[in-house]
Amino acid sequence: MQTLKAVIFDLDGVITDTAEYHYLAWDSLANELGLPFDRQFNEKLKGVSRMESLELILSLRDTVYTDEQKHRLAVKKNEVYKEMINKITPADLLPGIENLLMELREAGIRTALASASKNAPFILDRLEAAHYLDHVVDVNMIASGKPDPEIFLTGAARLGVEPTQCIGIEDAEAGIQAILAAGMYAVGVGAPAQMQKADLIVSSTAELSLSLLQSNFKKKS
Ligand code: B16
Ligand code: MG
Repeated sequence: MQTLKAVIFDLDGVITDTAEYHYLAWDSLANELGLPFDRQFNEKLKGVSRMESLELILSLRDTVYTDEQKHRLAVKKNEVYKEMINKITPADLLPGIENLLMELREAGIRTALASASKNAPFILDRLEAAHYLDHVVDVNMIASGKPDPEIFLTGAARLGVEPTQCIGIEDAEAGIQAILAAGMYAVGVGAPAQMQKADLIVSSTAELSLSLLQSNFKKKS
């Protein structure tokens, strides 16, 4: 039987809800380009890197963009996004998350962040939550984004624990795939349709607690 040694968190949609800001920033860019972008399409972008998200949005039309144009568009989106996340405060931590992070710390269970966002360190600072995490994976050093397991495997390696001793928590389908491919126990937050393969699904972060995680983790191992 495995002992739970670490919990590896996604950021957007698990620790705080920056998804709305990503949506608004992409929507403003898509409007400028006259692209038919909407909330349904935005779902495909959750957990996906900035450049891959841009490629998906640009694929809504046949127009060909040079790498330099794409780079400028990604910078533009990020400038709009950064203005929004500047206003984040600790009150923007999702329900139950601070309590869970404190419970994990008290129990000696290690924690890491595995976010696809290059803005993650800034957001953690705004949330005043960086001190709760033992390690924040530097996404700039990750070659393959979610659903590839690399970011979760890197988190486990940095914490010095085996993937099978870890729980990963995600709100996006690509993220759940990444956790499972890493050989970890996958907890999905949100819409069950996207989460089908997760080991445990909660509808809100408010349901998360150390006892819930530990009892379900034990049942599987
Ligand atoms: P940035 P996560 C992801 O965060 C978001 O879900 C995704 O929508 C975004 O495109 C990606 O980060 C990159 O973010 O533009 O700030 O580098 O869910 O992996 O925490
Ligand atoms: Mg997410």
